[in-house]
Amino acid sequence: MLSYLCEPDYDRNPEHISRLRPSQSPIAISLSRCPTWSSLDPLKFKGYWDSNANAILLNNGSTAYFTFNDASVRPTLSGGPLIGEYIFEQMHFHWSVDDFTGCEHVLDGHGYAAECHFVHYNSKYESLETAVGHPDGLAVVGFLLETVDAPNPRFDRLVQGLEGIQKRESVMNVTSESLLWMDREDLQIGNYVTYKGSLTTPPYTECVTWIIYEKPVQIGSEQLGLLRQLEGPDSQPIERNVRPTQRHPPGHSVIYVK
Ligand code: BO1
Ligand code: ZN
Repeated sequence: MLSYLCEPDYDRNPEHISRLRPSQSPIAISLSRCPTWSSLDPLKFKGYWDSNANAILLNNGSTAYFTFNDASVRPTLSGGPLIGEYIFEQMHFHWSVDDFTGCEHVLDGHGYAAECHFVHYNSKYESLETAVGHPDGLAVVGFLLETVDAPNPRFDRLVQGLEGIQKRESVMNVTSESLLWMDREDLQIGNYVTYKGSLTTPPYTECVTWIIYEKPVQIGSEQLGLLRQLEGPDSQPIERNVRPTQRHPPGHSVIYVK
């Protein structure tokens, strides 16, 4: 079971978070039982949706995968629980057959239709592959996706890409504007939970500082439906690409940043 730390004020810093014990990911989190920290630096997102850069959206047979074409276009993430700068590598989605079991992380027992991961690696390592071998190697920002009746206009750019990658191994040219939907008022401030965890697919390495926003992004049911229709290896729709929640190891903790 999760042990909930009550740390004194002077410990509210990234150095402390970097020393937390890792767990396997994803996990179920009870927000009211997390220590709440409000004095962390803001999270700084640089050059994501406003870089005007070309990117691709790929159906790789297990997810829809977004990455910039030009290796010199590298949005960066810093601040919050992070020490140093993390370089954006790729963004991808997890989903399932219904609107409640498509998320990987579960906050206060709440299931959602999908979860989106922005994968970054520590700029002190040469590449994502190298960074995976280190406990401070990756930072993954997760957004929970909730379905509503009305489509989200800010999600349309990405939807145009999704419409073109229904077949396995198909690729669409998109731009940084496909990320417009991630911009929101509370992006730099919170409210998010952060903990030390792992990749949620093989090799499940414990190399990730997770940052999961509490408030879901709302997208239309039809927009979400485009993910569920993506073809997997057997030419059937990819029904489910979610890892079940994992047990918290003894002494593991999650910080709620407000
Ligand atoms: S996730 O964000 O925890 N779902 C996640 C899971 C697996 C990876 C990344 C994020 N895996 C990495 C592999 C690398 C590979 C890279 C491709 O994906 O460990 O070897 O190059 O982006
Ligand atoms: Zn993921």
